Amino acid sequence: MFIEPLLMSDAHLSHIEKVKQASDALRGSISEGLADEITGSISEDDKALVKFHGMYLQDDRDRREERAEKKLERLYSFMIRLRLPGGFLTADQWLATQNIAGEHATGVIKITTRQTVQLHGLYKSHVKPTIQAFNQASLYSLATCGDINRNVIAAAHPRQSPIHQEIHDFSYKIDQLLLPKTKAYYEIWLDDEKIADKKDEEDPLYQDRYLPRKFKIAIAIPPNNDVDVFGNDLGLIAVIEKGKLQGYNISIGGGLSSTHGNPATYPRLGTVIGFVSGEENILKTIYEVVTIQRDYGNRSDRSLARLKYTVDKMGVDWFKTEIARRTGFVLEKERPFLFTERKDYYGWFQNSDSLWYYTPFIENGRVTDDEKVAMKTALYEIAETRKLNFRFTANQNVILADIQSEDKAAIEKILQKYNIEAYTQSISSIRRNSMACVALSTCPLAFAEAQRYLPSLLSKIEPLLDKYHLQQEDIILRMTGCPNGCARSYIAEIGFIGTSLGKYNLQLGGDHAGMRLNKVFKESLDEDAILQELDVLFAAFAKEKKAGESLGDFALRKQWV
Ligand code: SRM
Ligand code: SF4
Repeated sequence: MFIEPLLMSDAHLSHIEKVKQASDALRGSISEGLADEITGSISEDDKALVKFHGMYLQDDRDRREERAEKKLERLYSFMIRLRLPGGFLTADQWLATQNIAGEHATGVIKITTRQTVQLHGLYKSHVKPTIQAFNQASLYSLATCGDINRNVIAAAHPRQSPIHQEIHDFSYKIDQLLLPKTKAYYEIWLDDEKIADKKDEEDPLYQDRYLPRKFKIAIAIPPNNDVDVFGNDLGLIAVIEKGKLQGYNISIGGGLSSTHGNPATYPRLGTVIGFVSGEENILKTIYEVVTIQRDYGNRSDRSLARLKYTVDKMGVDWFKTEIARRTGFVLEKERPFLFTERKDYYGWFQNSDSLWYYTPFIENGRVTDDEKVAMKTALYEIAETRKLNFRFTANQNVILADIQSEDKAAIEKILQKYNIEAYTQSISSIRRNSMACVALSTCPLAFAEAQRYLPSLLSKIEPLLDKYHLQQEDIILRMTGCPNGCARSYIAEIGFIGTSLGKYNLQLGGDHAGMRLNKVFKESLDEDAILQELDVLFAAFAKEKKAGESLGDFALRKQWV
């Protein structure tokens, strides 16, 4: 049945909808705001618009009180995120990124849970030089945030399949298909001339209202679900038969966030709706899923605007029919697929083209030099050999990639010089499989710590696992400072979701492959309570688990949640 798209009167549109429409293709008053030296901030409306250019205005929350006492405005700075479909950088681009981080930001590169990098702490006067320096290295931040398709992620490790590159390249094609047409980014940041004819930036996909909310796409290659494909608005699951890519199973409506106290919001795993083959038809399907969300997504309440709510509101069957109506063909029945794992492959591996890959452990994606390891210095020196590429994973790691056999020794020598191999090997299973989001001090939405706290919490959890001889268990543990789920804590076997400073909901029962959401086990626990609960859980797990049973499956079977 055809249902007319919702034509909302202006009164029902959220404020951001009006900002987008009145923005002159995302220009707003960003240029004027940048020139204003009186404040480190920008106007409220421009804060929404700069997201589309790849930035967030933030402030240092650790320094709010001290600044308020001195009657100073908050210490504002920008976070910038790069657009890297499939998470790929050349060695020269890595060097440029490290140099830019040192010159204009805090010096720390943060590898995100979506295969890209962020720099934090850019003062207003540094933003334009940063984007210009990135541009020199052919790197862009356009459309990495905002109500638009974000960085397309793809199975990271080239050992995953002999046709990994073909599948990986598809992330670029999707990226290009869904880029906005506005020239505002080039005008504002790169001083391109103002376009004379507005027709040049007419955008049939995004029009002047863009999407109701962010939109995320991932490509997975079974059996490894390293991208957490079902946490995405749109997921593509590669179907490979006899060494050839047949096409993709399509999943829609994944999203991993909820809001404390708002029962209308919920995390949801994507629903597989069928199979599609042939590049043209695959791209058409992707495009039309996006247009359906554009036309039917909720534009009055942003907390209910993601595709998952549109899918549940309209129904999966309706959605499939509407895709067929728009593309002119019907999706085939889904093909069988099996995910058995969801992890990064640490250490050295060779792929089918005899190229070498090394994944070091980078705790929560923060590339820095600390008391444990000089990762930042080591990676810079490795990049200077220019004998590799850098591939990011969706688990906040980087793979030193595409290394010829004859170049391996040189890179290994640098890894050894900085003790990276021994350090990576020394990391416990649970820490290797853990992730924490940024949270404090930059994230304005954080209720609790995450990346600054998880390392020390893990140091207290590790002895508990040792106590019950569980140190070899591949337990997936994730922590977020709020229920937005940026480190995908809703699909961890042990998930921590911040409720207030020092307190977390403890969630249990997620599976190993990312096919099942976890559930709240205990609410708002402090550290002592967390450790007590885990002690009891690990004791029971050690005693009663079946052979090969994972902690998440055990927690569910034994009805802990
Ligand atoms: Fe996220 C908002 C960090 C992946 C769900 N996320 C934010 C902001 C921008 C806070 C804000 O709106 O002001 C955080 C910036 C913190 C900082 O200081 O850097 C932030 N999100 C991150 C990153 C950096 C976490 C990390 O430590 O790696 C990840 C960047 C990914 C990227 O490169 O694009 C990140 N965010 C995710 C994921 C995981 C994923 O996509 O696989 C999710 C859950 C999946 C999903 O989208 O459903 C996620 N972030 C959110 C949400 C909730 C969206 C919703 O549907 O309600 C918000 C809040 C919002 O959009 O209003 C949010
Ligand atoms: Fe911030 Fe919450 Fe995302 Fe963590 S989960 S980065 S606290 S929005």
